[in-house]
Amino acid sequence: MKDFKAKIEEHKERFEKALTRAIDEKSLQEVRNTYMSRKRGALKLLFEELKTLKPEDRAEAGQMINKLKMHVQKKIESSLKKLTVPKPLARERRIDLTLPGQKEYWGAQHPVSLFQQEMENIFIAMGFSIEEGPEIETDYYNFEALNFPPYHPARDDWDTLYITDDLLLRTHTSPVQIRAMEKRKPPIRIIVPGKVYRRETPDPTHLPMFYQLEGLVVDKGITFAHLKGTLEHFLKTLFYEKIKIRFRPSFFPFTEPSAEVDIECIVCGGKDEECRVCDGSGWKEILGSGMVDPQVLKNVNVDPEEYAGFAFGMGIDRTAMFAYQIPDIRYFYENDLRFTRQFNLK
Ligand code: FA5
Repeated sequence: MKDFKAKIEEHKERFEKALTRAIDEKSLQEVRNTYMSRKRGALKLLFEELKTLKPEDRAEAGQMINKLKMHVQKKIESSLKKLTVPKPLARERRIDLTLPGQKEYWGAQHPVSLFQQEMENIFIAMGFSIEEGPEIETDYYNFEALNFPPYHPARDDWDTLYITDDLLLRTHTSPVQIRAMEKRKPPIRIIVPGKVYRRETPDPTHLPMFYQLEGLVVDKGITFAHLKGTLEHFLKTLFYEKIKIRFRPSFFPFTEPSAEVDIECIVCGGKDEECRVCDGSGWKEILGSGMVDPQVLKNVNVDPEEYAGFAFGMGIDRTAMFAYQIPDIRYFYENDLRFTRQFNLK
């Protein structure tokens, strides 16, 4: 029995030494096998040796082997657990300082908004103030008060999107002329930037939703010369001093006389017969204008004998495409960041 006790102690010491040498999972499994293997493990052999002991010693010897077995099991398990503790410099968490940095993009204003502000600033410098109006309008403000009688063929020029018989998406910013004149008496000098809607098929110069900037001046002694001078100053400031501008007689039910204003085609300079923007004419219309029709003044109780006015309405996106020399107005709304980012270079 004494010898058996010594043998157990010897096994324990050898196990401790083997354990300190086992530094990875593989070597720990080897130590475990040496002691626990069901075929030829040290513990199995010790259990077999029990038969050779005196019967009265076997119980105590069995307890000693079980104690050693528990000790071996516990120690190996805790050593295995220690191996799975986080590796301090895992490969994926290492920082490679030679890689290019990750650039964060900040939101920015849309090119059409930037251009709208540029237009507004020129008018503000001339003493205009900014006015707004609803995008859903009544037939009265969009048409009737502006001298379009019901069923008048002039309505056909504005491909209208109706919501009900009386409500529609405004086709131009001109209804705000009426709203402004109803609210206050002349002198009036306002601009009205905003969205308008028409049932149109998109093409390089047309959109079904686009922006207009309306202008209205009503005062004593206003003439066509004021209209011409204001628009010329505006266009020369917006584009360049020597830009070619053309006033072309036209018709609008709410202005008399009326004129459309064209600028030289900045995209082709009038040199490309197949230009998709000006169709080879060298000119592109950017606004409609005229002297406020006396009947419109009467509709809002302003005396046309005492007051006169001029008005104009221009496409913001249409004008922006010329200023930026963009050959297709649709690029503004395709949300291609390669396009829109070019306008925010600050
Ligand atoms: C009007 O809308 C009138 N209300 C303008 C006006 C105001 C005349 C005040 C007289 C007095 P017109 O339909 O021509 O007119 O449109 C004015 C401008 O809006 C055009 O010159 C053009 O620059 C722009 N525009 C018109 N249709 C489109 C479209 N589908 N897509 C983009 N821009 C357009």
